[in-house]
Amino acid sequence: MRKINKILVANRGEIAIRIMRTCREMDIATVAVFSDADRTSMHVRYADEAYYIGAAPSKESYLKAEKIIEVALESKADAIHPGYGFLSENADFAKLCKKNKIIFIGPSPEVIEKMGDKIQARKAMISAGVPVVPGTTEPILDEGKAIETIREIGLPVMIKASAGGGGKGMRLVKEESEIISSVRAARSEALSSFGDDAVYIEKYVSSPHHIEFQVLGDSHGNVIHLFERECSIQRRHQKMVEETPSPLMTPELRTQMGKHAVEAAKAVNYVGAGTIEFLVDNNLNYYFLEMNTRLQVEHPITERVTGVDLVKQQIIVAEGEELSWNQDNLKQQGHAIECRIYAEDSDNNFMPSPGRIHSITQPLGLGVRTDGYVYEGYEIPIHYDPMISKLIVWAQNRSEAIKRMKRALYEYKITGVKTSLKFLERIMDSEDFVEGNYDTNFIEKNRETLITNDTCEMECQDMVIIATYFDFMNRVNKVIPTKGLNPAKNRWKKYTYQKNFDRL
Ligand code: MV4
Repeated sequence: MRKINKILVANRGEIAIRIMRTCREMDIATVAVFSDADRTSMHVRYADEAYYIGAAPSKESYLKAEKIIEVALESKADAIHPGYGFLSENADFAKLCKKNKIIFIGPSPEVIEKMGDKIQARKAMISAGVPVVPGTTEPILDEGKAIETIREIGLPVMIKASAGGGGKGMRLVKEESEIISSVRAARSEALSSFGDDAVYIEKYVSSPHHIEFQVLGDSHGNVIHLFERECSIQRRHQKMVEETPSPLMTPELRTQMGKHAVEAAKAVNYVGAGTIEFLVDNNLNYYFLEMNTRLQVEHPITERVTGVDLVKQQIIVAEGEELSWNQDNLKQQGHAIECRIYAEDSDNNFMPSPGRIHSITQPLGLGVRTDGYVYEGYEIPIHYDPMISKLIVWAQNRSEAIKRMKRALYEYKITGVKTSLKFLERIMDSEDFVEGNYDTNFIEKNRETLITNDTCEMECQDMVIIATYFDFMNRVNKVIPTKGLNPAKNRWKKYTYQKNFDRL
């Protein structure tokens, strides 16, 4: 047992603030670290103390393990919370914390390492009795032998890098003639991307659902699951919308998958918050895919339906305490949806759109939560993730939650940079989404309705002036004159306003 009085948050943006909010509620002091690009960032303002750690590129700041340890020692922080991304799944960093007697808020270095190695993870899951995708459990070293192996598994298959994950270093093989060249290419890609050429083979699951289970473990051997999150709405392995419960789920399937998620975590003596990712096919067969050994971006929807503060539980178990919850007192209440708001041009190949936030009005009201970090006048750096905010809504059931999300998206106004807000509104309007009839092909399948191509009639510069002038009106009425700035001479047209204003 070791009480944590001060936490260094080795991250930035919305997640750094999210973590510090819980610290404040727990009377734990907070230390921020920041790069050149983050001198004016919100997480720096929020923290009790803040330390400069280097230049804007992540490699020179947020990934500098030694520098962050040095700050933790200097500021006398008891623990480091790594958030997600950056050093969160870096076993060497977790080791370095240990060596310096700083608590790493996350699982042990050994568990991070094991789960980071997808071949080892598959083996661990097989021995724990958790279903995995049919495939290999040893690295493919001989391309010739791969043909035989794949004949046994049956085409199509996926070749994946053992050190990869999240879609990096994957290859789909449909025909026998492609096997040798694909394995060779996958291995060299794995070597250059991860410094490890180990690859494995899995049977290809077509049009799967991506459903993950949140788990929590403590150092007393307790492991619980906090139900599922449906994360199938993604583009290029970037999630856009998550919800819980999953529309695909049945109570029986939930119980079964939940049991397997707990067994998966127990098999590695998991301590902390983690996620068991499953692929679920159209016949509701499910397979372990990988385990994430960190807090995830989409954790708030789980918090909303269970009432559990996941960051608080992470901190408690890092102190050596028991979890405050057990499986029997956890309930999945109502329905939660999260939309990720990216600074991007969703209609133009999702191009990142960094720049200065000219204005921002965030939704409020019943059942709405926003986890963000940008403010008016803030310049979004080009160096980091383009996600600027997460919008989470809760309602008693799915259809009410969709209506609430649409209301919240209606209220959300950001000018100065392009955002995915309109794209998200179109998702909420799409028939397939409303019916809960979607899988990982959703965005590709609904391309036509989700992406629009009409061009902006007005110069963006003019629009900024108009937007400023009619700021109040925009927020209240969503009307703007068609031309010029004189309302007396012009008719107020909602459509024209929307069409042009969206282009800002
Ligand atoms: C698969 C698959 C089909 N079959 N594995 C993509 C991210 C990485 N975590 C694993 N991924 C996939 N693995 C087998 N054997 C399809 C995907 C996949 C996917 C998975 C989850 C969410 C979105 C996806 C989009 C494309 C492919």
